[in-house]
Amino acid sequence: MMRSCRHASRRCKTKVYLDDLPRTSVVIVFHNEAWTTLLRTVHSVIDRSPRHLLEEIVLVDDASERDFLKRQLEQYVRKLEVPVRVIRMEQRSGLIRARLKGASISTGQVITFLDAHCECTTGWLEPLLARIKLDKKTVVCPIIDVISDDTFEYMAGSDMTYGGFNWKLNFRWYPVPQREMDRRKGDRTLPVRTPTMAGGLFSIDRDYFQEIGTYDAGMDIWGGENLEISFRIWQCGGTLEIVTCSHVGHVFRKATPYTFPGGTGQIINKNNRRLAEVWMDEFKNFFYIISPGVTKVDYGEISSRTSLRQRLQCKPFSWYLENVYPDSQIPRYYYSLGEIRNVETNQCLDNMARKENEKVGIFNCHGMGGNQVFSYTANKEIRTDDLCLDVSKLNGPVMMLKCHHLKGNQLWEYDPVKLSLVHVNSNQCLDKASEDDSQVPSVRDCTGSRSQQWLLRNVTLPEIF
Ligand code: LR7
Ligand code: MN
Repeated sequence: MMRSCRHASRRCKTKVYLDDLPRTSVVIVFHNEAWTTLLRTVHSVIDRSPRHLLEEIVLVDDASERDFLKRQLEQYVRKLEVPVRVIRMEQRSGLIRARLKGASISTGQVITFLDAHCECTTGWLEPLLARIKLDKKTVVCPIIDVISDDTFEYMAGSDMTYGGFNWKLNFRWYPVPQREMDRRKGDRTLPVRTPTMAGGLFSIDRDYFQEIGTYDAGMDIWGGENLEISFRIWQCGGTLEIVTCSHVGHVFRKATPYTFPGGTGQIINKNNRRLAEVWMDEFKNFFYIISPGVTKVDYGEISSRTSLRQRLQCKPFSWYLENVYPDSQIPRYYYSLGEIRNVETNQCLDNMARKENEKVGIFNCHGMGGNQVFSYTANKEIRTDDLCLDVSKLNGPVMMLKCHHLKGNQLWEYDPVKLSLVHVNSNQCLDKASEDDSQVPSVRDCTGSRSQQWLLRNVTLPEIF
């Protein structure tokens, strides 16, 4: 199971790091974690970190309900050769406030957060600390290797994906774009600038963590904090990187071993609203319009976070989209965000809750956003979230594929006078549903008929909510 090196790149092994790197505290929060995975995390930190770089390990118990995580755990860690402190939240607080507590009592110059079911690999720590020594405003993540929750098989993570997010504000991995390969002159051992972090595994300078406002303590249990800190780092003058020479494994679980008091959806929506309201400016509309109902969720008081943003003179979200994440799923510039309605039939394009690689649908317009929200972007894509309308054959079908930003089969020319949507590669027009399938639109030779006319409506939020 444990091999000494799993680095994708052999050249990482030949890198030399200074001895006088800043020391780190490792903060691990947990709620009802299994004994073996928690201890595997602790032992791998101790075994695979140079002793002089490891200040301590801080375990924060977020009010677990398992006996073995109480006295038994304290007695076990007392015997370890590195100081391991166990502290308890008085009540279930969620991972965000638990991490804040752990950070506040830790003492290392760097704080490294890990989930409670990780395995650090040999050499994981030095490349992270070296980046922070170079620039304390750099926040660094390892490549996250995948540990199977069925078999505990260990699989190397890719250095060719980086962190992004979709309109629903879910964290997602997307391919590292060419501009980032070019910036590094093709050297894959150099850190990748990533728009977002997954959230669980990263190192940050203690003073810088304070300076940029730690976490939003108004966020509960789970979710949203990873994008929040990512946007904040970038918009407020820092840098977020994936250090490709550092690998840490993480057990990806199909189900959580814990509850979300108050309901999973409520909590995540609340956290995401705080994130959107504070950091995303007008682009929060992409989130709201695709998630009808979310604006009914109360997000509490955010004035301390908005004043933080002012105090730090953080840049607008449009700057982030333009400079950090030009390949974002939320377009920086767009012509419309709303329904796309057929003039003859009065029906609307609808993703029918279908997924990637399926046909886009067409359905009676409901004006409620959600599945009928499309954006015609300045890049001339028709997209719904991270999927783009794509045609690869004459006469269709019109598929929804991951947007690739390469124009090609995803390039559409809208004529606001003729109201036509021309698929450029095939030089055919988007048309109403064909006779043989009333559920999906077609592409046909352009005739100018009313069935090939489309209204791109810019829905404003008060119309929906
Ligand atoms: O109420 C809670 N209290 C806790 O202490 C809920 C959770 N936790 C602990 C939990 O025991 C664990 O150690 O918090 C840690 C993270 O919870 P997970 O492991 O259930 O989260 P996850 O791995 O499913 O989710 C990812 O997104 C989260 C959003 O809030 C956090 O940022 C997680 O740290 C993050 N995990 C990773 O980034 C690992 C790689 C996953 C990917 C991609
Ligand atoms: Mn996890």
